[in-house]
Amino acid sequence: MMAMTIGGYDPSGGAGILNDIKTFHALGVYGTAVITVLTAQNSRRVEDIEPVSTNFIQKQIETVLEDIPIRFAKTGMLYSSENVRVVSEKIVEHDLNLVVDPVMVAGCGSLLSVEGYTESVKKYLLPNAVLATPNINEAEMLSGIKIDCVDDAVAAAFEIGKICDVIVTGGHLNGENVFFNGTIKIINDELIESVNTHGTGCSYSAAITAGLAQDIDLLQSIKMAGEFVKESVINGEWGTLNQFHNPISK
Ligand code: PXL
Repeated sequence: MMAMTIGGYDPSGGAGILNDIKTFHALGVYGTAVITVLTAQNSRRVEDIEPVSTNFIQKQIETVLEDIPIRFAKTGMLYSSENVRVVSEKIVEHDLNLVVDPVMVAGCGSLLSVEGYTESVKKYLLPNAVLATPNINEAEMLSGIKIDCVDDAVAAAFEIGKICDVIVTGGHLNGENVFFNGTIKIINDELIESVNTHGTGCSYSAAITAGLAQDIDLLQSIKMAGEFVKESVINGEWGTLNQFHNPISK
């Protein structure tokens, strides 16, 4: 089985496409990775971002798909509206089953997207997705609804769910994930106290994609991904996530 991730490069290995590839590999899926931006970052801050040209992103996708028969993809940090539009076109052209992690802002607060990105994600990318996996902040941006409790997350999921199936991830809501695919389902993932969370969003969406690539249905893939990320946080030293956030906490 194989899958493609289209996203940014985090050289610390915690988030982005390195994390996605590790997650695919850990779950038995061969990963391919198209780079949209380079970043200079560690678990504490994003120092700089160097975008790859939209044309070159397109070339990477085309060239890989020319000889690898990929059916499943996920997107992460696409950064600009233009990238979102072109990646969406390629997804449609190649009929890929797409999981969208609508990365907008890093956990440390740094902006990972530019003006117009949110609107483009809603307009071009989500209509072509089988699932979107926004966290609370991203769900607020996509839905225009402020989320302070699970009921708010449900309202946001309804709103985003008008475009595609969605799971609003609940790391900031006591681990309660709100899944909407026509009806609402609350999926409880045990919330683990840890500072080692850099890359959990990437791992989650990559794990769902890996599940789908192995013919596991969407709900089971979501449950498996929750379990995978939990285990990664608990046992993750030298695993898929960045475990260097706070060395003195070990
Ligand atoms: O966790 C979101 C994310 C995704 N992709 C890249 C990132 C980050 C967060 O820092 O750097 C490349």
